Amino acid sequence: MARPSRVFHLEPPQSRTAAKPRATGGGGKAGIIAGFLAPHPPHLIYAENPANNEPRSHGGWETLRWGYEAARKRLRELKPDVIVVQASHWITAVGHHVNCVENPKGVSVDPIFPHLFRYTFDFHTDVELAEAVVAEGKSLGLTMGAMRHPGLRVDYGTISALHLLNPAWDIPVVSLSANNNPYFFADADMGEMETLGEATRRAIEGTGRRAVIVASNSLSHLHWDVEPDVPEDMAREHIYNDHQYRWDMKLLELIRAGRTAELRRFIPEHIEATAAEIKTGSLNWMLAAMGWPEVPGIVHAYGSVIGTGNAIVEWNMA
Ligand code: 2X7
Ligand code: FE2
Repeated sequence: MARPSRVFHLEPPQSRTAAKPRATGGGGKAGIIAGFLAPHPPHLIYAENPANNEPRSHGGWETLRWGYEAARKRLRELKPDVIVVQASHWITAVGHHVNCVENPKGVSVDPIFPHLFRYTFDFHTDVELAEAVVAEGKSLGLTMGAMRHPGLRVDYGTISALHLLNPAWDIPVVSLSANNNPYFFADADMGEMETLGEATRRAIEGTGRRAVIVASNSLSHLHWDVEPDVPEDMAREHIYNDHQYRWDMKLLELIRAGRTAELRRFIPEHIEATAAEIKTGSLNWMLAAMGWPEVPGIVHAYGSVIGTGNAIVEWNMA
């Protein structure tokens, strides 16, 4: 019988088991207390050299990593009960799935960058909230799935975003899949993702949680297809071209000005112009869940990773 690949199939070390996190109990009213746009390039984890990731680097992409330091600090101040994340690399062909496994564990390997990202994960799900999202989604007419397979390897997008925001992994998680087939249709309809946002908000309020919600996406998404000999060679890192940069800046200007209604109309144009990864609907999901708030987004950082545009943004609902 063929042996499984040593590159992609790894067993997690048996000794590690995450302590079950308690709700951090920041007090205050239930609901969504903040939203973050939190891109997930695996390069940022590789550059940070955390103990859970196998490959080693000399660093790199510091401006984005320093932006994540600011976002981490904010997250600790907010003291949420749960982090709810929607990332673009857990693609489900039928329906929106919610991870309902109590203690997901394993090794997440990026299929494109297995030499940069081989991350041992072990975290806890807020199962009650996860199941509530499934139920609320169904009640709004969405096709929903409760994912209960304990062996599912959590995708690198979800793991990267969660590590970058909370490397201690001491806050429970709810993780949602991406089901709008964005990679096939450039003009993917965001309506379903916005309904999923509404379902997420209802579930959070119904279960009495104080939640931070996270849309994990890059902005402009054209990228290099040749890697330097040293992947973290910053002499080779810059935005793909001026056109991509300008469109990202137009989007960030609307965000920084809190012109959210305009932003909603602008997102499809931005996607069309830049092949933006937000075509997977994370940003629309998150802003819909927060009711498209007319408040300025705080941009903690903007920078490129293999040419793609990435912004770390916070919307504080307090
Ligand atoms: O998934 C990604 C991404 N969104 C951007 C840049 C590099 C790699 O992976
Ligand atoms: Fe991505």
